[in-house]
Amino acid sequence: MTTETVIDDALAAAYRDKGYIIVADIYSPDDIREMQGALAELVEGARGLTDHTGVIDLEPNHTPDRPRVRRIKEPFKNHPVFNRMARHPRLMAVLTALLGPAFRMHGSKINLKSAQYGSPVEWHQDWAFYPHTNDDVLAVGVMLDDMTEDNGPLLCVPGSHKGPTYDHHQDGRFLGAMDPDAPGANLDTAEMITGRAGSCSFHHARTIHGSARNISGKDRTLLLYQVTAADAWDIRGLPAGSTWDDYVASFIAGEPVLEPRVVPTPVRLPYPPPLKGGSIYESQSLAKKKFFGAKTAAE
Ligand SMILES: O=C(O)CCC(=O)C(=O)O
Repeated sequence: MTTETVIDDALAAAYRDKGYIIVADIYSPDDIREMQGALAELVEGARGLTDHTGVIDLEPNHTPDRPRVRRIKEPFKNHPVFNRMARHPRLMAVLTALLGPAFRMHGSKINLKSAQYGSPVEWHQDWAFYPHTNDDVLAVGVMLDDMTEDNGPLLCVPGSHKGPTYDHHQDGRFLGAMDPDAPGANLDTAEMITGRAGSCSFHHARTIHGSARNISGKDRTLLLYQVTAADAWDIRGLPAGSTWDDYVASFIAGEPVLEPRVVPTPVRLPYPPPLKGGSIYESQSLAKKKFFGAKTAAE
């Protein structure tokens, strides 16, 4: 484990206060090039596809001969580069400062949000998807491209991680999106998370966040690592179909803890499951109220 100090006490305190921070230059330009190369290999798998797979989620305007990928699922498990980059000493140093000495990868994904058509993500709290026994749970957003004001940056609502967990259901089923008019959500106070490629955002699992469609001419690729303290257990248990060995392999620092730390938080469960599953984009596509707008003509 590294002893390098990457964030100072003030930045760690800002994370606890606001529910998110940005840390510049966690990854070097060489690291970013390596991850872009690994991503290109994964995206190549979309050529010829007519439907989503367990690894690739397609944009609505994808065609087999003009592949358009919206998301790569579980890059930590599906490509060695993304597994290794999760253990980068500078990232580990920040995670240690925010979560303590032992933590694991709960899940990972890459949202491609390509220039001109990359899909929006409606407002939500990750906590509504995967509540744990305590809320030392966060998502790292690794900027594989510059994330700017105009290419659909992540938007986070300050202080929302200390508030309620909002209802993410519609007509009695989990939708994966909140009502954008929910009282007290203060979406108008949301801040843009921007930075150059190699920078990372860290947002608490209870922080309200979302992002608009990318209508700019620049791609906005964001790799998300969902990381939990070792003693925070997903209250749904081990993921369906996974084994104890899979659980052990998900640790990037320290060892599994069989006595979960239990801290009361506002918890809701993502059941019954969404009518459309596979990714947040699919489940949210059924939302009757969309904050980030309807589909474009291209879709
Ligand atoms: O890619 C984004 O802007 C939002 C990511 C997110 O919140 C998610 O995929 O759950």
